[in-house]
Amino acid sequence: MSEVEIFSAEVCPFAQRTRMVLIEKGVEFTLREVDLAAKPDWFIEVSPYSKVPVIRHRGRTVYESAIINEYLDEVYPTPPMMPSEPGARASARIWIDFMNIKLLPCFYRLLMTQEPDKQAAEAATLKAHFRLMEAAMAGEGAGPYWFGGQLGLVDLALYPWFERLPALEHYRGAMLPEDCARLGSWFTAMEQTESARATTNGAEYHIAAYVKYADNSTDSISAREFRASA
Ligand SMILES: N[C@@H](CCC(=O)N[C@@H](CS)C(=O)NCC(=O)O)C(=O)O
Repeated sequence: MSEVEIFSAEVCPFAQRTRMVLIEKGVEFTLREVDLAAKPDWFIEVSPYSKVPVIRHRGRTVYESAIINEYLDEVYPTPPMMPSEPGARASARIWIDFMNIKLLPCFYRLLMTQEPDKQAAEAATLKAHFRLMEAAMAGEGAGPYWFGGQLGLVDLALYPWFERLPALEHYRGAMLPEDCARLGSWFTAMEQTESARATTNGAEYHIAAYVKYADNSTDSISAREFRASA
């Protein structure tokens, strides 16, 4: 068996984050696919929060994708995926935290809320989040990734939800604002990475996976309204 065992679900963007780190670092891993709709009894022994991803490595269990990814970066330091300078490293953690506590909750609220007024409010908030990230990226070094030329944990923390944006557009009309060109180029570069190519599922897959949350989508705001809002 490989040194790293990852408990994952193909549909899960958080688990995708971690699979991408393992692939980019060239770490061999044993993939344990968990059926989240029918979790096996042993899963609660493995996953204290009953969620994926979880990794087992050298007898230790690590969970929470952002924490796992930093752990992997420390135990497999090549290539490094966090900046070496403490200020830039703090900035990386701030943006990963921003994604976890601001961007992703907004993404899911927009997907799940059925009321058009609330959808419009969440769509406007999502746009504002994108613009904040666009401005932050523009301040970083030259190159397509968050910190310029070197692919890192901030990029891998964000990519899975950009891959799923077509589903948000399909159900809620939400898309990347046209003035976020830097993020647009970032996504184009990200799609070419080995880990994205190995883990990506197409738009149709995500649209089908999210139907259970989006349901009632006939009431949703249109793409035109989304572009005009905020
Ligand atoms: N904060 C966690 C979120 C992980 C998460 O929500 N995973 C979902 C699948 S995408 C899960 O395992 N859900 C199962 C459940 O909540 O019962 C992380 O970053 O790893």
